[in-house]
Amino acid sequence: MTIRVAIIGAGPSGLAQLRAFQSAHAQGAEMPEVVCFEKQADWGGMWNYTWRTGLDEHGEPVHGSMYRYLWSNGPKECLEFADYSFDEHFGRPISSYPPREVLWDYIQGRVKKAGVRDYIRFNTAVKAVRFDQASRTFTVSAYDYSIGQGIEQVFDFVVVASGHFSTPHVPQFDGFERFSGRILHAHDFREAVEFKGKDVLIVGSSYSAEDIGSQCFKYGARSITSAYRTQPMGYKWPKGWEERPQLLRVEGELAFFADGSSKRVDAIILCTGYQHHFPFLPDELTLKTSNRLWPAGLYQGVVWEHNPQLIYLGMQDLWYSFNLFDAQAWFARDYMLGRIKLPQPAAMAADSAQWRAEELALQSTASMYEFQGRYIKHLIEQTDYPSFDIDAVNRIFLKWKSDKKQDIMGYRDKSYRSVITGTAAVPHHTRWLNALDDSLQEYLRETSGKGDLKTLRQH
Ligand code: FAD
Ligand code: NA7
Repeated sequence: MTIRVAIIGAGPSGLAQLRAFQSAHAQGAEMPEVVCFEKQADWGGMWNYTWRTGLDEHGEPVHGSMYRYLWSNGPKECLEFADYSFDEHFGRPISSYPPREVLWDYIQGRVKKAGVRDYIRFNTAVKAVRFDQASRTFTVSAYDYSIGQGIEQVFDFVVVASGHFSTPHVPQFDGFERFSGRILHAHDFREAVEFKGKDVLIVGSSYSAEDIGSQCFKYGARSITSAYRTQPMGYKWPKGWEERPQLLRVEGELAFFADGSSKRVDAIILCTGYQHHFPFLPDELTLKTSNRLWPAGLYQGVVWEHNPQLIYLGMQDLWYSFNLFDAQAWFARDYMLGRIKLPQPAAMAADSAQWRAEELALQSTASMYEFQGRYIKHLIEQTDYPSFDIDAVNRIFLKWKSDKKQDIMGYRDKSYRSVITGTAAVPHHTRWLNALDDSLQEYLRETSGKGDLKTLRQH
C-alpha cells in the first residue's frame, strides 16, 4: 500500500524531505502520497523574506524572523547540498557569505530541478494533528486560505518541519512599560536603517545579538550597547560598540546594568532567542526542548520515540544547516519507505541517551560542531545521500571562528573552498561592510574590477 505522508512546512527541512522522496522515486522507488502544507504563499521558509511582523494577511502569526540586509552568518561551504552544488546553481564561483536572497535562490534551484512544487499546498496552515490508535493514522486539520476553507486529511506519517526560530522568547525587564523608545524582539526586526543615528541597546549575546548589532552599526546607528547575561561575545568591536553585563532595569531612557553602570538609549532590541512551539500538536506528540544539539525524545535526532510515525526535522541547535536537514530527510525517507528498521523502544531510548551524554560532555565550541558533524556522518552512512568530507567542513568552521575573532566586521570578506566541488570561493565585488545593497541582482553583477563601488560608511 502506498504510504501517505504529511510534511508541515516548506522551508529547507520540508523541501529536503520532498527532494529525498523524489530522488528515491527517480531511481525506481514508489512515490508516497505526499502533501506538504505551507502556510506562506511561497517556499523557502525563513529564507522567504517578509516585511510583515505580528500577524500575516490571514491573521496567522508571521513566520519570518529574517531581516533586510541579512548575509549568511556562516560560510556557504558549511551548508552546501551534497547533491546540488553552488557551482551547478550559479555556474561560476561566488563568495563564501552570500546574502539571503542568493541563498534563497540556491535553495529553490534544487527543488525546481526536482520538480516537487506540486506536492506543496501553499497558503495552508496546519491547525491540528490527531493520532488515532485504532487505525494508527494521523488526521491533519488545516485551513486553506486560498479557498477559504478548512480541510482534513488522513496520513500514515507526519513530518514536522515547521522550524524553531519563529516564536520569540521575550523576557520582561522592570521599567519596560514606561520606556519612551521602541522595544522589539529580533523576530520583529526588519530594517536597520530605522536605527540610523540612534543609540541602540541589544539584549543577548548570541547570533542574533551579534548580527543585528552589526547590521545596525553598518547602517549608521550612533552606538551599539550589547548586554550579556552569561558571557560577553568578546569580539574586537569597532568604535561605538561596547558590551555591558546583564540589563537590570530601565528608567525613562536610561538602561541600568549589572555592573551598576547606566546608558541612555533610544531603542531596545531583545535578541533573546526563540521557543520550540508546535501549537498544532497535542501534548503527547510535542517536542519540548531548549535550543540544543541533542533534544531528548528523538531517535537519531529525528523519530519521535513515543510515536515513531511522527518525525521532526531540523529541531537541533544549528551549526550545520541545509546539509543537516538533508541527512535527516534521507534517513527519515528510508525509514518511512521501510528500508531502515527501528530498534525496540528501549534500544531507541538507550541510543538517544548515549548521544545526549556525549552532548553534555562537550566543552569547546569546536567539539560542538564536530559532534554535529559526527551525527550527520552517522545518518549519511545509513542512506544513499552523497557522502562528503565532514572533517574538511569542520576545519572550515574552525577557520570561520578564528576569522571572526580576528575581525568581526570583516570575516565575511574571507573565502573558502567547497568540499563538494573543490571550487575556491571568490571575494565579493564589495567588502561586506560597504555592501549596502544585498539584492541578488547586485550580488551577481559583473564588476569592472574597480573594487568597492559603494561609499564607505560614515559616522
Ligand atoms: P524554516 O525555515 O523556519 O521553515 C519552516 C516552514 O514551516 C516555514 O515556511 C513556515 O511558514 C512553515 N510553517 C510553520 N508552521 C506551519 C503551520 N502550522 N502550517 C503550515 N506551515 C507552517 N541558517 C544558516 O544556515 N545560515 C544563516 O545565515 C542563518 N541565518 C539565520 C538568521 C535568522 C534571523 C534566523 C531566524 C535563522 C537563521 N538561520 C540560518 C537558520 C534557519 O532557520 C535555517 O537555515 C532554516 O531556515 C531552517 O529550515 P526549516 O525548514 O527547518 O525551518
Ligand atoms: P540563541 O542562540 O538561542 O541565543 C539567545 C540569547 O539570548 C543568549 O545569548 C541568551 O543568553 C540570551 N537570553 C535569553 N534570555 C535572556 C534574558 N532573560 N536576559 C538576557 N539574555 C537572555 O538565539 P539567537 O536568536 O541569537 O539565535 C538563534 C538563531 O537565529 C540562529 O541560528 C541565528 O543564525 C539566528 P545566555 O547565553 O543563555 O545567558
